[in-house]
Parts: sequence; C-alpha cells; structure tokens
Amino acid sequence: MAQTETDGLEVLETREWVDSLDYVLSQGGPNRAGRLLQQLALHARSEAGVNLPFTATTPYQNTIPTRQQAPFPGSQEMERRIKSLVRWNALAMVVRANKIQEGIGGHISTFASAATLYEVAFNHFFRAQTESGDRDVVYFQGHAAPGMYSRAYLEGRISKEKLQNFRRELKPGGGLSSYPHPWLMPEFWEFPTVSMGLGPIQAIYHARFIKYLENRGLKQSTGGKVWAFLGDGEMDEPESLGSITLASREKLDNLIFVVNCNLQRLDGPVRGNGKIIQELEAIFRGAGWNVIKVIWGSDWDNLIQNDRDGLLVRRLGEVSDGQYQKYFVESGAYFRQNLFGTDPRLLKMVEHLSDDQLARMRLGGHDPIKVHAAYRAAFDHTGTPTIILAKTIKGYGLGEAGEGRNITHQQKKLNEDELQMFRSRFGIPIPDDELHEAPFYRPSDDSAEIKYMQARRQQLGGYMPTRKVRAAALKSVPDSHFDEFHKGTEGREVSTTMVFVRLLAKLLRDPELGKLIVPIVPDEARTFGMEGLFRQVGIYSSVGQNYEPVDMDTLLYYKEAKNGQILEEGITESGSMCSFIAAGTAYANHGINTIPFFIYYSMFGFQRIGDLIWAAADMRCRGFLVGGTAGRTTLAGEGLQHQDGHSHVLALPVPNLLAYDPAFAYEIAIIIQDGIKRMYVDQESIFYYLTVTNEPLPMPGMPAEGNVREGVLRGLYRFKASAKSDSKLRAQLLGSGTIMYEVLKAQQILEEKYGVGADVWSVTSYKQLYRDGNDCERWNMLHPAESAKVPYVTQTLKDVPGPFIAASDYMKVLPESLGRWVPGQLVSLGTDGFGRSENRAALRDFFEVDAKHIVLATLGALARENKIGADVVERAIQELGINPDKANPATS
Ligand SMILES: Cc1ncc(C[n+]2csc(CCOP(=O)(O)OP(=O)(O)O)c2C)c(N)n1
Ligand SMILES: [Mg+2]
Repeated sequence: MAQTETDGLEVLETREWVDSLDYVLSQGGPNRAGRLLQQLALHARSEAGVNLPFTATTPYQNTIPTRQQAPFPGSQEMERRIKSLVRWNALAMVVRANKIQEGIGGHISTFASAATLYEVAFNHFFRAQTESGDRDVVYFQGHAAPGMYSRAYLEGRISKEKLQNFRRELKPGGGLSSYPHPWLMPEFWEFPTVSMGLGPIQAIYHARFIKYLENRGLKQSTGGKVWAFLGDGEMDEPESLGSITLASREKLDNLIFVVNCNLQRLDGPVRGNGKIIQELEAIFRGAGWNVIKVIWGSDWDNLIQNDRDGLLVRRLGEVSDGQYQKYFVESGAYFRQNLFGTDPRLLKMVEHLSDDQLARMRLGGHDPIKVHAAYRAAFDHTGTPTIILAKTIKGYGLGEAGEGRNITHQQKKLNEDELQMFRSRFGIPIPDDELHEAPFYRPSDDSAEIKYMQARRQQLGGYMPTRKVRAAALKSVPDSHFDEFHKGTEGREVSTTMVFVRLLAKLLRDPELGKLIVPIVPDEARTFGMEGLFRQVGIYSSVGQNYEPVDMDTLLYYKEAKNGQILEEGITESGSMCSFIAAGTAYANHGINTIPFFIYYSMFGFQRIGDLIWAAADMRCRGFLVGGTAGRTTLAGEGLQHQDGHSHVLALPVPNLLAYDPAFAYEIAIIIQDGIKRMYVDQESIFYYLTVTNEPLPMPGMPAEGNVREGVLRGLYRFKASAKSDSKLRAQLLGSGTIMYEVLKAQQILEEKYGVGADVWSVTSYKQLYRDGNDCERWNMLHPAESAKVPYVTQTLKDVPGPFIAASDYMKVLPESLGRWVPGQLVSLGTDGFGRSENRAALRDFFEVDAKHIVLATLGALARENKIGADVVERAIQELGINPDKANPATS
C-alpha cells in the first residue's frame, strides 16, 4: 500500500476512535473516559503484549482544557490597567536608580515576565487574613522584588522617596533592599528568597510544618496555602528538587509552586535544546505532584480545539525552547514559516491569521484567564501539592530593549525611545517630555484603578507581603528545670550531649513550655542518646503508625504518632534546617512560639547548610542549633569527614547568632535558660549555636564564687583558681568544651612538676568575647576624648599574671582573635587541619591539644618571658614524651 494511503487510513481510524471517546466523554464524563482508557491499555498489554511506551509527560498543551476553565471573576480591563501601572513603576524604579547611581543594579525583566502571575494572585488568591484567622504564606521570587515594591507604592504603603531609594538603604530616610530581607525590612518581607533554591525547599517544609502544627493541636486547620513563586532556572538548584517527594508523601495540598517558565536564566536559555516545562512536568508527576501546565493563552484556544488530529500539538511539542525564544524576538512571518511551515496542513490552520496577529499570540503565563483557571484548580485540588508551570517571555513588554533577548536579565537602562515604547504599549499617561526621567506614576486615591486594587486587597484580608510578630511574648522561663544541672554529677561521668538531652526531656515535660518545643533530628537520635524521647513524646507522622514496630516490646520503641512531637527528618540536614526555620519563625508567621532544637552532627551544619543558616538569621529565626558529636579530637574514630574543629569559626560571620562551646552541665543549663528568655520572653531576634560532645566526663558543680552566670553568658569566667597562687611562676589557662579537662590536667602537672601556679578559666564563647572586644574598640575609635571602654576579656583578666595559654577543640584562630585584648602573651592551641580515625588520646596528641602540650606551651611562654630557661622547656619535652619532629597537623 502506498504511504499516503496508509496515512489516510490511519487518520480515518484514529478519528473514529477519537469520536467514540468524545461520545463516552459527553455521556459518562472524564472519569468514565479515564477508566475506559486504562482498561484499553490493560487489554492491549495482557491480550496482545502491546507495551505502551512509558511517558511521564503529557502533550505540550494546557493541562486545563478551555471548557473546564473557571470563569474569571474580576474586571479584566481594570486589572490590565492596574497591572500596567505596576509594570511601569517597577521598571521606573530600576531605571531611575541606575540613572541616579550608575551601577546600582536591579532587575526589570524577571518581574516583567511574571506580572500576570502575581497580579492575578494579588487580586484573587493571596489571603492576608481569612475569617477563621488563617492566611496564605507567599515566597516571592527574589529578583521580582521591584514588582512587589511597585504594587506597595500604588497601594500607598511605600512612599515615592523610598521607591526612589531602591537599592540605597543607607540614604537618609531609608531605602528599599534589593531583594526580600526581613532583617532589613522587618515589617514587609517574610522570606529571603534570592539565594536560589532556598525558597522552594523552605516552602515545602513550611507547608509540612503547618500540618504538624495542626496535627498537634497547636493551630486550627483552616486551609491556608503556601505559595512559592520560582524561576525556571532556579529549578536546577538541588534544593529546589531535592525534597519534592516529601511534599507528595505528606499530601501537602496546602502547597502551590508557581514556576515562571520564561525559558531563560541569566546567561541564556534554561534548556536551549530541550523543554524545561516538559522536563519539570516529568519530574513532578513522577514525584506524585499535581502538575498544571499553562502554556498557551486564549489566542490559541481555537487553533488547539480545531487540531482534531493532534498535528499542531505534536509540532508544538517538537520545537525546542531555544527555538521558541527565537520566535519571541522574530516577526510573525518567521514564526509562520518556521513553526507551521513544516506541514501544509499546519500552514492551513493559520492562514486566516495575519503575520501581526501571529506574532501577538499570547502565551499562557501572560493570560489572566488561563492563570486564574490554573490557580483556581490548584487552590481547590486536594490530596497532593500542585505545581503550575507557566510559559512566559522574559522581559515581556521591553521590546527591543530586552524582550526575550539573552541580555535581558541584566537590562537596567532604557533609552528614551525604549521608555516611550513601553509607556505607550501599557498606556501610562506620562507625556513625552517627562519620559527621560522615568518618573513614577500613581493615579489619585479615588481613581478607579486604586479603588479597585484596594477593594480587592481588603476583600482578601489586607496587604501582602506584610511581616509582623503575631505571638505574644512568653511570661517567664521556670527555674526549676535548670537547677539540677547546677549541682554537678558527683563524679559520675556523663557527656554534654547526655546533659542536653536530659534537659530537653525535662523541658518537654513542662506544662506550658513543653508543647512548644520542637526537637528536630536528621536520623541521628540514637547517636545522641535521644531514643528515650521517641516514647516520651513520639515521632511526628501525619498518618500515625500503620504498622507494628519491630521493637514494640521494648520500652523505647519507635513510636510514630499523628500528634508526635519529634521531627525525625531522615538524612537531610537541609530539610531539617528548613523545619528549624519554619518552627523558629512561627512566632511571626503563625503567632505560635514554637522553640526548635535541631541537633545534628556538628560537621554537617555550617559547612553543609551554611546558606540556610544565613537565611534563618535574615528571617529573625529563633531556636537552638545543637552541634552534636562536636570537636575534632572528641569524636573518636570517625576521621576526616566527621571531626569538626571549625564550626565555631564558621559561626562567626552570622551576626545575630550566639555561639557557645560549653564544657560543663551548668554552663549548658545557663545558656539554654537565658536563650529561651532572651528569644521568647524578651523577643530578641537572635538564635543559638551550641556544641555538645559525646565524651563521658564527671560534671562539676557550679563554682560558688564569682559571677559565674554572667561569665558563662559573656564567654569567660574563672573556673578554678590555682592552689598555688603564691608561686613565683604563674600562668593562666583558658579551656573550652571537652578540652577543658585536658586543661585541668595540665593545671595539675604544672603545679606538681614545674612549680607553676596556673588558674583555669572557662571560655564558653570566643565569639561573644570577640564581638565585645570589637565593639569597645570601635566605640573608642569614634569617641577619642571620652574615657575608653574596656573589653570584657581585658577587664576580667587585667589583674591576673600571664602568660595566657588557650586550648580548645577548635581552630587556633578563635583565641587568637582576642589577642590584642588579652593583657599579656597569648598562646593558642587548637585543631587546625584534617581529622584522623583514632582514639581521643592519640588525636589530642596529634593535634597538640592534650595536657602535655598545654604544659609545654605554658613553659615555652614562661621561657619567652625569661621566667625560666629554655633548658627547662627542652627537658619538659623529653619528660612529657613529646616528639618535636612530628608532622604539623595543620597541613598534614
Ligand atoms: C544560589 C544563587 N546562585 C546564583 C544567583 C544569581 N542569579 C540571580 S538571578 C539568576 C538567573 C535566574 O533565572 P531564573 O531562575 O530562570 O529566574 P528568572 O529571572 O528567569 O525569572 C541568577 C543566576 C542567585 N541569586 N542565587
Ligand atoms: Mg527564567
């Protein structure tokens, strides 16, 4: 049979089947049609071995057919005018900022492509407050910030001056931060999203945390949604995709991702040779999400409806994203020729359209009707999270100045012609002679546009974004839970991790505080001896426990429960950190003072998820990060990739983070008690990092003398004065964490063998001391004529005889950072270098932080001060059994 004849027959046959299906659809509805198709597929497979090719994607067309679109509820014309105003001012603020200050930057094209996606949501979906008290939570795409500012300006929430000072935050009167930063704009932004990938993963865990609050009875279930607006390029970040199965597993139907598929990232196309929408569809469908593609605008409805044989949709599916991008910048003639020209039947389909009409065919993401229908469907969908993949053009409306061009992401300057074009296209009433300044434009309060947008927001409960602290402060933190730790263990050996876990268990039992505690572990609870909590408070599971746990007959069985309190996240520090952030910001986001304790392998904290910790800081997140199995030489055996001797250095940069390396039980109790007070009673925007270790040691009682509490919190206090304070030779030993016990041993050796009377000081926080020292020094620099402030470390040590020898399980740079404020010679011992698999004694010898090296360092310092001879030191090296020719651990 000739080729065309077969083709003809096939076409006929196909049409008959399609007609039959249409009949079933009209009679039995989509569900019946779905079942029939499934039966047909099964039949084909079982009877004839027909293997349908696996496909995770659907054809390249809108998921919601035109006839199933929800009707658009507003005034399209009015909303188009408002959107144009938002577009103009968003563009003007970037253009003006760069006119006034060359190189100040900003982004026009991201929002330009997303304006419809946002405006439809602002006018019809984002609920700032519902009658039941719930609200929607929105993660705005960071680079789209100008659009949000522009809208807030039209709403009358941001002044023209502020808009003028976009990216000029230090101008008198203040400006607007480049991107969403709650630290800098605490009444506006809620989520810093501009470090790409952090938004999507946080949105997932936030949506999950809301369900957790609901299931635990801390929050009423009232249907608030979490929306995350994302870039298609952003989806390449591992964080964007890494936790999507959690969302489907947990049936997070309160979560909606909106991906602005403008097909471009910064340098060029996201998938020049592929199709990002199809790729993401496959990934998210495979992960069990509800995927809604919004590809074609209403202009395409007729063409697609008349495409009975699927020719057009197949052709649309063949074209690569790179080629689509080319269509955006080319003429209608090129579009006709290149896309439709491959088949005369396709050309026929569009023969009634002029080139101009063809070029103007709108994409789905720019069509409010399509976008609204997708949001409505996502909003009403139950059982799984939804992702909306909306196709748009980057730099939409910029024309020659950037629409669809590879340079568009960086475009921030428009010449007069380009401004004129944009102004006319969107109908902004600014005369030509004023255009060169790119002036802002806001119609009066009683204009139809402003009234309309205000009414919409009023209807939806208020303005967004708005950040506010919704929780009242806690009244107090009861002393009773902490007292036992001040006493010490009378020789019984316990690790600081055990101390922490015991304290946590006590706090969990508190009638008020207990329910607010959120313990978070990334699959390490047993490592930290926390399994007792499994039974005590249960592990959170949205479905309870539908199996008989293998250890059911043991006391501490693996208990999962719907109202379980522990977030057992599995092996994901990023996910756990997102839960920490959700819990630590609930005081603002949900008006609930949840207090997160995230305990993890200290090595896998700052260096693995430092960017999330930075975001937490920006968000004014509260809570306790607890670095377990801490210390380069305290974690025995595990070696180079586990032994952490630098997380306290990595904690230095985070401005509102307090970092402590406690040695004793009472120090931990003091720090945590004060931390809860400062964060939840005084409502300070700070959070904590605490290292705890797994070396069992006898915990001493809190010294009765001196202001120990203040010292613990400020970072330094005298723990044990020398019994030989009248010795001729004196020194001061500074210890932290478990290395404190080596320091105490050194104190004894120095006294007994070398006649050196050394006091022992506990340094709980080098970071606190460093901060304070800098603060004083800075003040002194700025106030030269006033009496100088004295750093706490100097005040505390000023009357004691040096030298000062500091030892910790962390890098030497920590004590050295205090060098200029320590009143005397400072020698720093620490654990610079790669760890090793070994026992503690060998590790401490290797890193030169054991008692004998502390003794040696002390004697060396005394010799440098000519208080003893070099020969004494040399002899000591032999007596102590130190190999002077060993390799330097810092670089070996
Ligand atoms: C983690 C991270 N890496 C790099 C950047 C720099 N950056 C800012 S925008 C951008 C391109 C964004 O593309 P896309 O996600 O597609 O967003 P669009 O602007 O196209 O909507 C890049 C690389 C960033 N902000 N964060
Ligand atoms: Mg993009």
